[in-house]
Amino acid sequence: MKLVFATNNQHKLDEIKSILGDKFEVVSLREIGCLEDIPETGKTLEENALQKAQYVYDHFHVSCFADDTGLEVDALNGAPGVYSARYASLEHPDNIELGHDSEANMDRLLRELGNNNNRKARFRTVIALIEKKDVCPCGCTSIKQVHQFEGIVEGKIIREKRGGEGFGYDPIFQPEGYDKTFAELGTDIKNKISHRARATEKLAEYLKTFRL
Ligand code: ITT
Repeated sequence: MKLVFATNNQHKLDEIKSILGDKFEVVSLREIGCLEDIPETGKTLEENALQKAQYVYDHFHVSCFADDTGLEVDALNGAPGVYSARYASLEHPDNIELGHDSEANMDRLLRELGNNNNRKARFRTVIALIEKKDVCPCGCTSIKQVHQFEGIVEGKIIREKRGGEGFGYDPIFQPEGYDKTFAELGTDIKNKISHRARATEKLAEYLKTFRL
């Protein structure tokens, strides 16, 4: 079963491939010749995930899925949330270099939290799947079906960065039940318990029953 994963983030691609194993063939944007930066202008993770998948569906007419992920910190009223990728650059809109700068994003988060003792946070992933269903066996007409799957992992923000694996906010996020950050636990453990793993397991469960 072949599915395009609409992401420009190589770490996400590697994680999803490793979580799904060889049950499905996950194809990257580069492999289908999509080299554009897909717009993400939604106000929720749900909207952004769907926007990314819809972009690929509209341009390439294939079954595809996208994930949008946010880190929600209770003491910051759920920030950075849907703005996780651009958290540092929102403070300095003139500095485009800061977009997707994980170090700058983590620095801002640690600064905003300061000495606050409420460090509770969660990663939330929403996967949007757009299935192309051929109505005519020759493929001349088709309809699409849209599905969304959510995965959450609860945890806390520690006071300084620890660990060298993973990506994004992993060095400052410690999942519940562990005394190490995702960046210290490494990808094998992260891929068993993470937000992305939980959403991806639901996707895989759904896909098992269908032929794309
Ligand atoms: P695509 O939109 O191309 O998929 P992206 O990196 O922009 O890639 P998101 O918008 O979903 O992905 O990510 C929002 C931010 O959250 C971004 O800064 C990531 O580094 C961070 N992030 C996403 N998943 C993460 C994870 O599993 N661990 C740590 N940080 C993560």
